[in-house]
Amino acid sequence: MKMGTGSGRPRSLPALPLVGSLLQLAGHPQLHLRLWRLQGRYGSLYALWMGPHYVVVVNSYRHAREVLLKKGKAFAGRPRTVTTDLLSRGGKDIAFASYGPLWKFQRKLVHAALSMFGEGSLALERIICREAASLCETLSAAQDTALDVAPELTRAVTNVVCSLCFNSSYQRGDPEFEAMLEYSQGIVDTVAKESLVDIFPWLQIFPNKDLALLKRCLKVRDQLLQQKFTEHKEAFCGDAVRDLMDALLQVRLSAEKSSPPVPGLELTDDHLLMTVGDIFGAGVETTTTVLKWAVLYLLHYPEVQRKIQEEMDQKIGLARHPHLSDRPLLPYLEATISEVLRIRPVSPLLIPHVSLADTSIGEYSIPKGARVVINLWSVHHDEEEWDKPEEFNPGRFLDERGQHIHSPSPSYLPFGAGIRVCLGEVLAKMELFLFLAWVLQRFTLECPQDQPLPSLEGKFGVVLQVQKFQVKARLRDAWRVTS
Ligand code: HEM
Ligand code: PLO
Repeated sequence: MKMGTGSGRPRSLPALPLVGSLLQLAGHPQLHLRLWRLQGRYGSLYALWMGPHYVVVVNSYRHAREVLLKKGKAFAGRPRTVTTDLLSRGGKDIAFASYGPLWKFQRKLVHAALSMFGEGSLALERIICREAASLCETLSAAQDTALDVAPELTRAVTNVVCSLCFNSSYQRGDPEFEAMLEYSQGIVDTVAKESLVDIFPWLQIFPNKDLALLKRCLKVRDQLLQQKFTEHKEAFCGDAVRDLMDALLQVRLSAEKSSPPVPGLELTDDHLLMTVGDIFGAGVETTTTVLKWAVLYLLHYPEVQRKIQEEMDQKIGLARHPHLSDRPLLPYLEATISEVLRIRPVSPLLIPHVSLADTSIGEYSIPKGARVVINLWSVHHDEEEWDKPEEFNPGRFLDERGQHIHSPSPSYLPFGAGIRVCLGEVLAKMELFLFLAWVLQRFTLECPQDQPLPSLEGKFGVVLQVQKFQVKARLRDAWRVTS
């Protein structure tokens, strides 16, 4: 591939030999915001060079749709990088694996297993409600004191995916859970954030603090995954499939029985482990992040919180807990969740895509092997599509009568779209709805009196992280009387 824009290519940021356009990106840790602002000078579709890699940045819905939906297959590749290769043992998972028959098979298996155990099953609703009840108990115990809710939200969400993946869960203070919290934070802090070592792999030969942290954290994660895997292999009898791990073992067993393995298409232990690792990791970090953003926005917008509670009081009351079947009854809560996912997209640049053949976006030609970054932040903050995009306004997702939720603009893709679309959308939405409904039915969340309102600025990474903050959960008056 030649440097420079070439005829028909998107306009490119200036690029120097070796470093490419990195000088324009250096000193801007919030990459999604930098790429959003560069539209002012280069237009909504432009290119840049991350060292030797040609990267096309898509900032509009029209082009995102073309990449993800219309030409989904042509753009279904993933780049290989040092950190994601470490995380996924060379792309043996789903999220960081490039397009191919094995990736397709793994996606299909997980999709089937998630449908079987989760989505649409009462069992999953029961598990989420069990965790919601436990979360409410913790909030009750800490009532009126300033509490860091992050670990509590994480434990609730972790126990749901843990039940789904391994048929197990954690109690408060469980050392294995504490270890998981620590390693997962270390991974989120170091993986897939366009760090220099991902751009110039030869930098690995030098001491690198982030890479050392990532390796240390992966060691702990691998031990945990391996232990669950061994336990499942030993207990597996083929008849009772208790969870995702069993489901994967069963599929492998029946594939082995029915025909000799096709070279290149075998699901090795590494493939099974990395697949479960993805679902576990994605299941925990994404949903927890959204819950934290939701709580943070409720602290900033008490009137939104009050409206959700009024809706709940009218439609559900206090005599029973919220159920999933209440979703159509609570459009304002649903709209609030949609607005949180818009204003602070969990995955602000999705996971980079790679073109698998020479192709095009709009009138521009895109060569095979280009990395394509969809800037979801730009798509969700496009002033042509959204009225005052920086304003938190759940009402924008409601129809005129406030009865039904709908998106006022198609420029909204919190879970991506097309063949690489998120695998956990249904599960995540179930959890977000139930956890928030349970908590807000009982508590009003407030900023502790002596503290300033926490910052709404995210921290760019593989997920858009929320800065640490504290909350005071006050039992609502009605509950003080009835309980
Ligand atoms: C991929 C968003 C929850 C599993 C993705 C992508 C996004 C996304 C934007 C990238 C799509 C692309 O690269 O084009 C979210 C959001 C969530 C969430 C906003 C929570 C609100 C979950 C959960 C799971 C999950 C709970 C697991 C059960 C995955 C997997 C992929 C993925 C496996 C990779 C798909 C592939 O590359 O083929 N998600 N996700 N996600 N998500 Fe989610
Ligand atoms: C989160 C930290 C875990 O320890 C490992 C892990 C696995 C899968 C990743 C996830 C992390 C971050 C969010 C990702 C997910 C796969 C799909 C999801 C990237 C790194 C999104 C939002 O795209």
